[in-house]
Amino acid sequence: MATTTKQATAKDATAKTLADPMAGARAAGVAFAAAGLTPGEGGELHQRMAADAERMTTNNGIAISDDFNSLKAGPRGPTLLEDFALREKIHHFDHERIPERVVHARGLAAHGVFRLSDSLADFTTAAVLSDTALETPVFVRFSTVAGNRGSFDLARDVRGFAVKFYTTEGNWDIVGNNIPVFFIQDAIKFPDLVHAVKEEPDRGFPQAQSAHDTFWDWIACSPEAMHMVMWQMSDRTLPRSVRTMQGFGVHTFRLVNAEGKSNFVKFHWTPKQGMQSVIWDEAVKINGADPDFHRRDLYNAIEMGDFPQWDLGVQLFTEEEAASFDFDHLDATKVIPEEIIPVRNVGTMTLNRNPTNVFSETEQVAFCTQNILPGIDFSDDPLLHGRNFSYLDTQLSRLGSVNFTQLPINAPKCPFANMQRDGHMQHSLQPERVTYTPSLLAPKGPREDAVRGFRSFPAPIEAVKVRERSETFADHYSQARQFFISQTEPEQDHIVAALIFELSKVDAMVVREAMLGHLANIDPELGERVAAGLGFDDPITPIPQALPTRTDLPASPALSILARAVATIMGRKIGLLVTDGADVGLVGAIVSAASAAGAKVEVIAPKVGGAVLSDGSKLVADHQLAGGPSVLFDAVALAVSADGVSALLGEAAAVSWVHDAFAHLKVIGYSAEAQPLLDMAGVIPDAGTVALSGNDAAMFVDAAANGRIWAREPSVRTVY
Ligand code: HDE
Repeated sequence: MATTTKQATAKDATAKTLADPMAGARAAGVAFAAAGLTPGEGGELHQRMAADAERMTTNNGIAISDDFNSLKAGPRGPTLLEDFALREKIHHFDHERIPERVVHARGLAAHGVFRLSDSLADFTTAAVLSDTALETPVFVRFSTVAGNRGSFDLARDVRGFAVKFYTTEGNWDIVGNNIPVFFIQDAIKFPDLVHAVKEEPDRGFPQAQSAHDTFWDWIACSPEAMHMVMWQMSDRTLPRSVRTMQGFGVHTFRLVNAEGKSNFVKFHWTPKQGMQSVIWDEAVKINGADPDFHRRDLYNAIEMGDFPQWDLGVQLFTEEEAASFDFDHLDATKVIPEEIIPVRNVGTMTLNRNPTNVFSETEQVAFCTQNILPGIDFSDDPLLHGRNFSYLDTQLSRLGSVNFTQLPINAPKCPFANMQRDGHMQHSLQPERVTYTPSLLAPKGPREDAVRGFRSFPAPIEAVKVRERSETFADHYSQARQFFISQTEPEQDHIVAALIFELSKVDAMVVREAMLGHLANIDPELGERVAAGLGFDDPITPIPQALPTRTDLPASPALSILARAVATIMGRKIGLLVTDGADVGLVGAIVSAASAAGAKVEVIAPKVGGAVLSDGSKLVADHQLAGGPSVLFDAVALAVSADGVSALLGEAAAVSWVHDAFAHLKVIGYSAEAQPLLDMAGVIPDAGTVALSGNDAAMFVDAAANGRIWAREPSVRTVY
């Protein structure tokens, strides 16, 4: 009996659909739900919100009557193959994924603009670098390298920093990293490096980590990687935010001016937000607490109107200067110390808009190192040349068509025309009859432009074909040592700790021993410290070197994050732990001191609904205690009542909230009532523990702006 009623209702709805498809569809939805035909699917709720809804159709524009039930022979099936709406929906879903990038799969991106402030017209004809009146749209994708698309943001990893400039003369891509050197000198080694660092193929793990045998096996056999390894083991690979990291074009490029004169150039991006990294233990915990930490951070900053900015800097040098360097500027494992060639800042990039759709933009954007403009050219760096082949090639497997440049995110914003035709997914109607050159039939068809067109710099070449590495690429350790001695003490300690951690995950003793031999080549004390941390008691056997490590290279403070740290809390986050009964005056003072300094306060309470403060008002929380661990914040404050604290003493999440903040060297502000919790968490008073009454809130925020309390570190972690 019940079944008959349901069928009748559904039939009525179908009849209405035929007369007035939209009204019918809505009525059908309500009727279906009312009749219980879509149990648990929220059909009724769904339709309640549908007053002004757009009509749902197939991809061919045919209106859909019911998107909850497939077409069946009777309500209990079987399902009918003629249900084209079902087949289309599932078919499209089945093909939603495209191959992820072989490397740099996990990315986050934003739109923005680049403004030139200092014209380089003497050096290049490229308008984007010479016309200060232009505002050039950009799209920037940051990424981790090793992990798959679903990995976590705070892997210890190099970060990609790829910028696409949509210039008036075509797209220019600087496909860089947040580290100015690379692991290898020749492109032919890249697949091996990547195979070594990716998850081991016989077991499928570890994901997004270099701390495993195959990576260090390959490194131990590749002395050229040692400089990069020092950067990789440093805090550079644990950025607090993509907003607080530098970017580098890595390779030497050329700028060519109107007279055809060429200068060499290296590109640098320097964050106006200052540089900042997290501590390893913090990174490990952030990955659990918020695997999307970096993408959420950038997204939220842009949504709040706090637009991150980077200065674009250039290191310009002549052929003669290049010849005078004691390293080869074509070797991507070397930096040009800023003390030798200073960085000249010429413009600013501002990221001011989040992608509209992550798949269409962040995923489908196709960066290519070969995208350069008239007035910019390649150097002979062999790694760069390999890349110029690779990036075009990879787009075909990922995006599936030579027409990937027609996707909106990849298409130039200046006019473009040529005789390339057809191919998978051709979007342009291409009405022209003449699709070739030369021709008399189409006098308005695209023609070459000998004056404004791209011309390669006519660098003379006289050479013998060889498979050889230049002898000028042979010094693998001197700049590695220079990097190490340029770091502040805590930064050196972190490099040592990172090496101990990574090598402790390597089971093969032969690899561990070889790595100690390389580290001893870089700096004997570094080798000894890592050996001590590993409990390796035998003498270290240095690895034979092509050239001895130079010990006369001076420290370069520009290579350290902390030496260039900016004292600011602007754009950073303070975690404020409150309980019922917390002093309303203190809470207000913290919030206003923080906002005066440009910091954001997020409230953590035992219940996400909030806490009732001393005046009876309710402060709504951003996070429940377990969902807002202190690792997510740059500094923390506790505004708690005596009763509130008693309850927290039995709450492990509260104890570790405070303990972690202390162990991660954060500034901790606290109301007097918080003392029992601080004691339980092992907090020892120091310059970073600030007792708070209302007036001291500004003092706390000032202390927090100075960053971490490095002097505390030896008391919370073993330094080898
Ligand atoms: Fe890449 N690299 N790479 N790479 N790379 C790719 O291109 C490659 C290298 C870098 O956000 C791939 O579109 C080779 C150095 C970034 O979409 C691929 C060699 C530097 C990104 C590829 C290198 C980079 C990539 C994967 C050695 C720093 C992500 C998908 C010759 C200067 C860009 C793709 C984005 C991506 C090849 C070395 C940076 C496979 C063969 C050095 C930031 O084409």
